[in-house]
Amino acid sequence: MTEQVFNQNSTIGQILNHPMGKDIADRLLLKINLPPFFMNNILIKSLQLKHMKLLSGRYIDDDFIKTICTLLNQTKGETITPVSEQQPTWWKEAVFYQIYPRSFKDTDGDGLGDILGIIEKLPYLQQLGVNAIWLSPIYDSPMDDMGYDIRDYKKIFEKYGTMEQFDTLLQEVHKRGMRLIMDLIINHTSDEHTWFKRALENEAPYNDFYISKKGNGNTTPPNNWTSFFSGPAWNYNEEQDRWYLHLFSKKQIDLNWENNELQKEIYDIVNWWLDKGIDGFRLDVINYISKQPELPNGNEVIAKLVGYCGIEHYFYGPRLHEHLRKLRLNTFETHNAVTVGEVPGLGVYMSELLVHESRKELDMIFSFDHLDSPGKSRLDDYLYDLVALKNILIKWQGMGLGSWNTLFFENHDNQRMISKVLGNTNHPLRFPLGKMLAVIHLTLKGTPFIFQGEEIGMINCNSFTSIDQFRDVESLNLYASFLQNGDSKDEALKKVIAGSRDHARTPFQWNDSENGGFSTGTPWIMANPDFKICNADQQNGDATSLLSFYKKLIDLRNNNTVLIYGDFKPTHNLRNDLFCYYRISESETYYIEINLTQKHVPKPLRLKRGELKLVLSNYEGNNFLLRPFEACVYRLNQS
Ligand code: TEU
Repeated sequence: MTEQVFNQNSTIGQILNHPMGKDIADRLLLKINLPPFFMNNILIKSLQLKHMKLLSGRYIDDDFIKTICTLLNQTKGETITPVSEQQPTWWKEAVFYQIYPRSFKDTDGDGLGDILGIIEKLPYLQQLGVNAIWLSPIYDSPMDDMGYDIRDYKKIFEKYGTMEQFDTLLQEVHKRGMRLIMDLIINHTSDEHTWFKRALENEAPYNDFYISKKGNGNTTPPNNWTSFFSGPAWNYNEEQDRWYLHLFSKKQIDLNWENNELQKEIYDIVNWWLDKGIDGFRLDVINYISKQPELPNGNEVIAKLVGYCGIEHYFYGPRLHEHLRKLRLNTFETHNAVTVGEVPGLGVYMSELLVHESRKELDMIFSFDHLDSPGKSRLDDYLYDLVALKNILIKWQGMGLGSWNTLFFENHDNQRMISKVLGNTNHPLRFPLGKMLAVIHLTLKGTPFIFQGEEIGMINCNSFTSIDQFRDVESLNLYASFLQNGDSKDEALKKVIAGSRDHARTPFQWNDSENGGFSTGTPWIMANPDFKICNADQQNGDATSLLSFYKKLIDLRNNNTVLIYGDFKPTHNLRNDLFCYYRISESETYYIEINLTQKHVPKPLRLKRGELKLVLSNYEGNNFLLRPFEACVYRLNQS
């Protein structure tokens, strides 16, 4: 079957019929907060793209249409071979735990978490019941972006410890029957990496290891792309009269994946770590590694929609699949290593093209659709809409057989989920909500990733009162850009507090002693005073705590494959106040019933409530109405 080539004469209906087109439409609707059915309108579907220019006035122009068609035409020949069943694997059955080492446990009093601290706390993780760890970067780094700016891939950052201590950590993890994956950042390196230093000396092949353009002496960057950390995405090197691309901080220089020598160097690094026995990697912004070769200007309309200019030219680049297939063939495949790709901006179809087992690229991905409510971005000050979450999760649960997704609400880049919904205070519904989120997290299909502190209900830090308390390069650059745009110091600080990644990076709250038991020194970032009322020690001994609830849920999942491989079937979808679904296998069925609101609401009509056996709930006793955030896990009695 000849695949359709898209151009401005293509209709919206033709675009929506293409899974990639559906993905693109979904992203646009999410960004402008229009309901999915908006595109189902027969009139809209019959419109040709070129007509959209007339209808939208200054918005949709030729460049916008060319961008959409380029993305669609790029998937030509990329196919998925259907499978008839889900292959069981350890990483589909595992519950992962993300450790942000800098904030986990400090054993030498220098105020930074370290490897010995992680070793010390392995028993805690084992008691929690998690079976795998994702370790955020511990490589040597100037720490401009807290380790996501690597200076030496084969060296441990000295304040975190030594390679010998890492080897001990890995042994101790494996001794406990757990696994460990590392963070792999191969879209960019630090500007202090030896490759970049040699590039600046024009030494081959390093002088082609990074994305750069001749400056021709002029002062304007090669294109209008902007950095995720404010300002233009280009550094100018006077001596060489060259511009270097940095999608992130000025000290994180984008690698040129068109260069085969670079690819081989990356393969060597990956195999070096796999030969040490690690179990896989989380791949940082891995969908950004292939850029449109001409590095064209970003479309201003798309830039306004997504908040960054140029992203359409690298979030799903022309050689992404080719690079990933070669990377896997030369590294992961021979070590049977698991990979989870962080893929900001990709939709369900694009993600299936990355993770379906017939594709031989990645194993699973972190999708971002659910991290903000429709029409909102992380930097907006708003309360999160759980009904929108439900619809997005139902969409992602639709990933086909042979594909696999992750389940996460938090990580080191996003605010604490309880605070997104209830605000930064110690809200009376903090723990019922935490338990409700845990039920979703551990009973949907996909591999759960718990971020450190999520299991005890850590919240955003309500004690940030000065920009001097922030550490994240993104927050500090944003503050400067807000001031530059005319905001007062208070206005700029308020905006930074709303979306700062530092909310996720305050030290783990172990107990109610100084600094929450994280460090006997001065922590690198302030400890959230919340540790006095919310900490692991206090919850460990309390059977009604969120921590105990997580343990019960993880145990339930670890011992019931229906919660891992069972089919997902939503029910009562029209009840916007509820999220109800089945998990179904040949031998058993679970029914999960959740109140998404802070109100008491009527239970959904179920003819045979008698057939339900309550297994776990975040409330004691039965109640005629569903209580605020009430979440119940039932097993159906087999008749
Ligand atoms: O994050 C990249 C990413 O897409 C989001 O974190 C988001 O773009 C970013 O927070 C800016 O808005 C990964 C890492 O998780 C993050 O910690 C790093 O800062 C970034 O890549 C660069 O390596």
